[in-house]
Amino acid sequence: MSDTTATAPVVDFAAIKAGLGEDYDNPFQVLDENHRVVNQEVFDTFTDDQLVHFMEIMLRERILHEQTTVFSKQGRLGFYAPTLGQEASQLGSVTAFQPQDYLFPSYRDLPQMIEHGAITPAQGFLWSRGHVQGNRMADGHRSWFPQIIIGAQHIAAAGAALGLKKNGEDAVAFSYSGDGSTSQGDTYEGLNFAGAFQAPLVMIIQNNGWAISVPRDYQTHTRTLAQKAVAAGVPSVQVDGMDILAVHAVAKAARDFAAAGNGPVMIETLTYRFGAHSSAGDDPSRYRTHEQEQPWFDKDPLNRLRELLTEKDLWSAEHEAELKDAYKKEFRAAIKEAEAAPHQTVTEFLTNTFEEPTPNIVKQLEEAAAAEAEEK
Ligand SMILES: Cc1ncc(C[n+]2csc(CCOP(=O)(O)OP(=O)(O)O)c2C)c(N)n1
Ligand SMILES: [Mg+2]
Repeated sequence: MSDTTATAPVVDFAAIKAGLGEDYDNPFQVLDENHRVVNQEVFDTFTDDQLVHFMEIMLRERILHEQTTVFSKQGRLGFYAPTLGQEASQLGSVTAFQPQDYLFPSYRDLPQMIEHGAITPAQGFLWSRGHVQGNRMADGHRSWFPQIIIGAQHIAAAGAALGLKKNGEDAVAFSYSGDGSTSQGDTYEGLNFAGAFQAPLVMIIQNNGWAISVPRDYQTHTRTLAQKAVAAGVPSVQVDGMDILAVHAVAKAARDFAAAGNGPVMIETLTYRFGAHSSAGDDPSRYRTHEQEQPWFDKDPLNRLRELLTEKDLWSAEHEAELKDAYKKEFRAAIKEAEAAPHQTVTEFLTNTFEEPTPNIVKQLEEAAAAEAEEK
């Protein structure tokens, strides 16, 4: 008979469970919430010009957000995913990559596409309006379109990374998705594939706390999202996503590691979506309280850097006002440019669906071409 009174478990699952992910308890940080430098060594790697540049591009993204909110309300855009609050996470990371690196964005990552030189703001607006020209990347710039299918970009990115490795290029693929995507099979499959083939992929998980109305803690029981990479044999790190210096330093280290032939890396940025999920008009006050939001608003990445720069005499309210004005003008001109683009025809849309049209698309193309000829 077995001893049913034994006290020591064969395997102490409770202890293992309690310890899962404890290695990730200290997210990487350079500038804390009170704009104090907490990692002097890394801070000293940044020049004053770089610090100012970071502030300028985050301000540009914020104005892009404000203007797209206005344009959406005016009915001038289609689907658009707001970026307010995620500026440090998005721009700190994308600026760590090289022009030859391949970007795989999600629908929330238009700022990175613009910063990487793949599209202009006008093209971003065209993409939002469902126009094919929004997906026409600038010659020589490597980026995919903003992926709507949660997690799918990571599979494509892993394949591209393997291609870059096989071609012996000094380049990596880098992909973005949200916290919710880590509960999708595609995200894990992309990571696993890149791990298995030691492909140079840098996967950036922007943990903004929410998958539409589902909070991070309801999505998955894991203590951190970063630790999910461990199962694929991929090194990972958690970083303060409201600290642009920390995000940049970590992304650059990840890029260097992957480009040197060491295989993929996963980064979890701890950030927050300050407003609605999309321009379709969900109301965050229906699923979260102001008390939950406030601690995150207090971490605003622009405030943090602005305070530091002002103390160092590198930034002034006048300079900021001038820049805001210039950015507003830039985006108002861009929406006009998008509106002036020729209407997209059905044939144009169908021609861009497959490189080799399938038989049913050939048939639809004929029908659409006939209808368009009649309209003329
Ligand atoms: C495969 C798939 N399932 C569901 C959806 C619907 N959907 C659109 S956005 C979203 C939430 C994604 O949340 P997260 O990954 O955290 O990204 P975030 O929007 O916060 O940037 C969902 C479920 C989808 N687009 N694709
Ligand atoms: Mg999210």
